[in-house]
Amino acid sequence: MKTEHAPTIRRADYQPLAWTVERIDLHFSLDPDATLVKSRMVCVRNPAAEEGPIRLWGEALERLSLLVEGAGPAAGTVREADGVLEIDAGGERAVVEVTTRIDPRANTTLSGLYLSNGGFFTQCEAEGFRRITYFPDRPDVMARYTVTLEADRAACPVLLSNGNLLEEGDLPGGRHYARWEDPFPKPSYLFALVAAKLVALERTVATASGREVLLQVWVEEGNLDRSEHAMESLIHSMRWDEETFGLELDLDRFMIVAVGDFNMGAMENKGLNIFNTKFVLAKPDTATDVDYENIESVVAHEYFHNWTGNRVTCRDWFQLTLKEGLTVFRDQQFSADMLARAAGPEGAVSARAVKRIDDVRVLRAAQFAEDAGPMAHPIRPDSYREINNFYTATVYEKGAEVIRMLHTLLGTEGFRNGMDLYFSYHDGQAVTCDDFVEAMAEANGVDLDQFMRWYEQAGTPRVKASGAWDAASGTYALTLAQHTPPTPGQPEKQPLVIPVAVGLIGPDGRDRPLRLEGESQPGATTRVLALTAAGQTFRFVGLDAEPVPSLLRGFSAPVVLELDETDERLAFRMAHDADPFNRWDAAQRYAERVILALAGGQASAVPQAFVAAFRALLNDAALDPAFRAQAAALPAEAYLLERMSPADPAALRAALIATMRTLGGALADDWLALIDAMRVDGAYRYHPGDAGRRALGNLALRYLAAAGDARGLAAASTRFESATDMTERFGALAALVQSTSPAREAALAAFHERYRDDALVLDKWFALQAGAWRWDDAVAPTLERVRALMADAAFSLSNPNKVYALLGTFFRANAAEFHAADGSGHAFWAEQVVALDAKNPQVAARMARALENWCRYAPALQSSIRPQLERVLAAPGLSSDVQEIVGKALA
Ligand code: 0A1
Ligand code: ZN
Repeated sequence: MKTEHAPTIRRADYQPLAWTVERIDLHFSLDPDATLVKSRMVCVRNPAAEEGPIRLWGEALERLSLLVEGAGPAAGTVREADGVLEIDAGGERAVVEVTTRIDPRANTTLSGLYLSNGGFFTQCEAEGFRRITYFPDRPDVMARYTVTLEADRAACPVLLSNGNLLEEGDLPGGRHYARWEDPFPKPSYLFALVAAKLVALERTVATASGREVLLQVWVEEGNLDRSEHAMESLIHSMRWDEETFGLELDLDRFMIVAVGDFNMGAMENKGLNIFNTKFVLAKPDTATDVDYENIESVVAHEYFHNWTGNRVTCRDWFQLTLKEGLTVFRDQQFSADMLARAAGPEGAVSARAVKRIDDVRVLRAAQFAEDAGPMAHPIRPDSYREINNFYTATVYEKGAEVIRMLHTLLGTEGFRNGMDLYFSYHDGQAVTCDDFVEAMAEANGVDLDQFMRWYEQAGTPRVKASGAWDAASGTYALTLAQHTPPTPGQPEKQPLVIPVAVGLIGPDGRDRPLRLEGESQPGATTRVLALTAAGQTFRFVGLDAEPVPSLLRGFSAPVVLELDETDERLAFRMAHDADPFNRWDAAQRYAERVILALAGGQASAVPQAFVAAFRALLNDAALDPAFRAQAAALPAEAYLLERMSPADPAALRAALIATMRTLGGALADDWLALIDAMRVDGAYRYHPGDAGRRALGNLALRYLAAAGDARGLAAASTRFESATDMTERFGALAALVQSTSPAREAALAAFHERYRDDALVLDKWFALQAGAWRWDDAVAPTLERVRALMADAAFSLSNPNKVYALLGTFFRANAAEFHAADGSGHAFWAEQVVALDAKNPQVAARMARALENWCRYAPALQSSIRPQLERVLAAPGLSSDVQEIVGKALA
């Protein structure tokens, strides 16, 4: 168990260890209840550190023996306190041998060595290795590993670890062994082993330099027909990293293993990536287009970590965004390139915008909310109690935005030069975010000191824009002012470097070439202005008429843009903005305004002008379907709640229902026509073009069903029954469930019957019901349904995917039902967080975060939430994970 009162760890306190480990030989005798782990470490004194003992971390271990230099340590030279074993040693090198016994079956945390469906799997990031053996379990200790695995051959015919297989063979008693060696030094968080009954899809491919490498995707026997897409994604990722960054796979073998019990999405262990099945397995009958897309991007993400994370790793966990922000940026660019390639030269710009919109939706819904609450932290945090709580949208998604801004400011070539220099300086090292930014600065001969504030300051900056038109001189003066609101521990903020991509649209709807005062020639129609002061004015000259500004094109910085625009202007930009991202954003802003006015009681109906603008965009056949589907989807509920003060989930839900019904009803003929026009014929294939058509078709069903349109509901029922792929089948089911249709229950039951043995598909079924809105008062509260589903044979509190699907969706994606006025949802939340915490603190902490922004809610809800937060905090034996979250919420 973790100590109940975990101390706060501070970035400023970083100290190198007195002793590190050069090599480690591990021997595992695998047994579900009593696994023996023998470790032999060659420890070396760290010349860069002060004198001190060898320090080894351990958690939930039974220590059977300890030898130093082949003998029992002398009396008084070994101490163990607070999970750290200290050994006094002399000289420059010392060999430490330690044997521990661990119990994988009892390990429900899914951190360290655990069982899943009879097989053995590990998860060591961030601090799971110390649950396997005593070790200086920090990323700045990079050692060479050899690993011997020994297990029952029948139960675990496949034995895998990092690197290359040295030998394998039989042992007496039905057991067998395999020995692996990883040629690259690595931190312990990248160690992995798998011992299970699995089969592999294999490919041999040549790298750019002509080396043959073996690629394997390991899955359970019945799933081989679902592993092809992951393999193709891996091959695409390899090619992309070679072409884009000149980075090649450095191993002879690269393995992906799928496991059904996993806390996160996937893990980049060196040469042995371990994945949640959700991000590996796909076939048309069970996976949607979105699943296919996610698999491609997660496979890419983990593969890209091999360079950004593994070859160059983090000095300490505060630097997490060094590998995560950069790797998310890389996977986003990869996905955009893949989409653009599939769309061809004509559709590339729009395809990239669609990807950008997806990423910004996530950022706005999850990260902006995080930045506005008690967990707000800079992308490089200053302190934590439990590092597992800091795998956040801020570190990942905002971190990626910070890297993207560097890319924007330095250009593709400048960024590449910076990456090359970074690897030339730091390959094989554990470094800091400063090292990365310094390499970028040096390679480009620029000063990025002020830019570093993005690593230091939390909170979402506000950029207020205003324009002044001077007709006499044809000058448009654009004034930008920045302000970052206070966040916990950071009352004052300094101005940041904010790249603001700007376009000016003429009254004819066309972009004007931009000429700033003092320039002799007009230039491009989109320019990136660097806002570096608290306020700055940029004068554009030589204009023929007053322009409409289009700001923050492509979402050039992770900020909230405040600009007073009339409804007419928003409609104008919805129709004419040459930047597709901003065209979408104009539609979102307009929708937000309409919905929040309804929710706040300032309006009683959706204005006709909005319906007309929405319709025009929806029916613009020059726009590709994927883009139209994005433009016609309303802003995320979580984002809107964030924009409401105080947040009132019930009023917001009523407004969303009214908006969906109005748009569904008023545009019923348009939606019906779209259902036909978007039909995709032929056998399913995953292709972004087809996916866009299916997305728009499914959205049409959603709006029609919301409006209770009989033709739409009939179309959804027919499609549900005749669909030949999951995207269509599930799209139709979702439309029925999000409606008052009497067909919904029968459809849910039929779906369950068809997929009763398919864990991943059942996750969709759970999530759909947990996220269901109440379209009429006759329907029982969603909480009742959630409780009933917890009793379903397929549900388990021990499986993170099930918890995320059912409880996670209810807590995080169904605000109106979760925050029911009677407080039942809040009491249920406390009950479940406490129950989960006893099994898996990481999962419990993620669920606990659903209430962290409770202070933003209306007073009646706050009085219902507070006692539940207090109840959780008072629960005996609460993990430091949940304590940190709930403690900060109550602080
Ligand atoms: N590094 C992985 C994600 C990951 C993080 C933490 C984990 O356990 C606490 C597990 C996986 C990634 O970025 O994909
Ligand atoms: Zn990652």
